[in-house]
Parts: sequence; C-alpha cells; structure tokens
Amino acid sequence: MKKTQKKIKVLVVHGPNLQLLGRREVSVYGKSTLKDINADLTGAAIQLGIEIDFFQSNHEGELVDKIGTAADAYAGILINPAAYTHTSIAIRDALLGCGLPAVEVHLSNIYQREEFRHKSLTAPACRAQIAGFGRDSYRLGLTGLVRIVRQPAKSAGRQRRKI
Ligand code: CA2
Repeated sequence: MKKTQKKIKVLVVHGPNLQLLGRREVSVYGKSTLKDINADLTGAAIQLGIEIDFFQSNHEGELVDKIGTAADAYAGILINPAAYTHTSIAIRDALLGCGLPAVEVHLSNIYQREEFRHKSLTAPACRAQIAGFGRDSYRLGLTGLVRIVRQPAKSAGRQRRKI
C-alpha cells in the first residue's frame, strides 16, 4: 500500500449483554471476555492492514444511531446484534440504510439452539453471516468483511439481494 493511501477502517458493533461474556453462561458462550475478542480483532486488523473501532451498547437506539453515522468514517461493519438479531427491524433498517457492507457474527450456532433464535432479522441486511465458531467467528467475519470491502465488484456479483 502507498504511504499516501488511507487504510480501510472497520466498525465492530457488539449488541446487548455481550459485555457479560466470560462471566456468565460460560457453557454456552465460552470463557472469553469481550476484551479478549476485541484483542483478537485488533491483532487480526494489524495483520490485515486495516484500522478498527469498537462499539458496544445494550440500547437499540444507540446501536441504530451508531450504524446510521458509520458511513462517515467506516468502509464496513462487523456486527453481533446479540438478542436484537431476532427482534430488531430498526437495526435491520439501519444496516440497509447505511449503505455499508456488513457481516453478522455469532459465537453460538443460533440454528442449533431454541427456535426463536433460528430467525435472524438482521442477516438479510448483511452480506454474510458466520455463526458457531465461538470467539473465532469474529476473526473469520472480519477477514471476510475485508475481502468484501477490497473486492466490492467481485463480491457483489455473488450476492443475491431479495429483501
Ligand atoms: O451466539 C451469539 O453470539 C448470540 O448473538 C449471543 C446473544 C444471543 O441472544 C443470540 O441469540 C446469539 C446473547 C449475548 C449475551 O451473552 C451473554 C453472555 C453472558 C451472560 C449473559 C448473556
């Protein structure tokens, strides 16, 4: 990359209760904390040659506001909407409205769990979804997102948008 070229910047959005990771529900989500996950992503970002910022909120409106202004500063969004995955039309609309490519990640395989977790309202507003790899879902999701951002035409050709 040329010295004058600006680095790609990605926004990582963590939804409600993810700040509790590693302290409760360890049998479902593992022992890693959100700090551990962010450290993994920071390491991956250095390897990928990108910049990264983190945002966590337990409030739907704050998540919507952050996604809504993300296009001012970021080239893509990596998001775990947590429980809002299954309920939030507002976050889905924000993802669609911001115009940025987004990748949805989940620690657990939501399709192996309770039926109410099988439906993601937000995934159709994202370019891809990764679920079930524990903390590695984030690193895998970031790698995929950076590929999408770097090769927009090629990746766009593969996607089917029908929402
Ligand atoms: O598997 C995932 O990453 C989820 O997004 C996690 C959400 C859940 O609602 C989704 O269905 C799947 C839950 C995040 C909250 O995690 C907690 C961690 C410790 C204690 C309580 C909640």
